[in-house]
Amino acid sequence: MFVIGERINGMYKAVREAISQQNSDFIKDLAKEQIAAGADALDITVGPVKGDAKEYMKWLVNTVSSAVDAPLCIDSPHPDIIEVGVKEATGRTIINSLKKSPEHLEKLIPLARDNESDLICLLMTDSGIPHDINGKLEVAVELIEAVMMGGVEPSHIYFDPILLPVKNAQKDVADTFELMDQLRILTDPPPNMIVGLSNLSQKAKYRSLLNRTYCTMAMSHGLTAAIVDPLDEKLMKSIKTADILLDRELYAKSYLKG
Ligand code: THG
Repeated sequence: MFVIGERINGMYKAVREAISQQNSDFIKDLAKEQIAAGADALDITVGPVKGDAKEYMKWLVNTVSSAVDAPLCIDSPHPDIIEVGVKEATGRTIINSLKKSPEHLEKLIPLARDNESDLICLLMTDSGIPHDINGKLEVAVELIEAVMMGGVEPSHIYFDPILLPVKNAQKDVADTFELMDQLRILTDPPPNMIVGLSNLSQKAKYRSLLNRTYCTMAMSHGLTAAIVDPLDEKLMKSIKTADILLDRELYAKSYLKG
């Protein structure tokens, strides 16, 4: 499983403050901690910070790159902010994210192609999230066509079914498993799939339990990546265990030793 650390996100109050005060030590520590905990890449998003979001994104990319050597997942709803982040980065990048809208397709597909970035494709359009599984599958087919026509390899594409808080959308959460089963047969080999795991447990009591239970279930439906809190030790152990049970982890001898 490809684990992307979620913590460098202006949604967190302490991160928001660190960004507006340009506190680079705070951000560097957060980057190092997540990598030490087992993250393979780091999500980076300015979030709702007052000021010039493009400048903040540049600063975040440079600050994180000076602390760790890991792929950066450049996260923004605005293609021009993503562009700034991807161009500033020196290593591998993941574009987070694209939806089916002309503005997104025009800007982000060439950006992904020219920088050999991975590309997270949200299963939604300008007019929002389709209500049912079939609507989302239609968007997936249209997106994969547009992205491949634009010269991006299918292996660089990650579908994101958009995980909602289970508190408000219990049925939608359960539907993601069936959706993943259907997405898996769209391409051969099956496409990469990703979720923002902590969305699931927002405003809920047993956050860690909800997150790790969903994650291992989704892995058995083909989830290949997730944006998670890597500092959640129980979650990271569950992911490692599921990788072994699904025979995705080769060197399991020391784990399985009696
Ligand atoms: N898909 C993709 N990218 C994404 C998401 C997704 N990026 C952002 C998000 N969703 C994933 N990252 C987070 C990060 C934090 C939280 C949820 C998702 C979170 N934060 C605490 C909360 O809201 O309760 C903040 C608490 C605090 O302020 O301290 O839950 O789905 N492609």
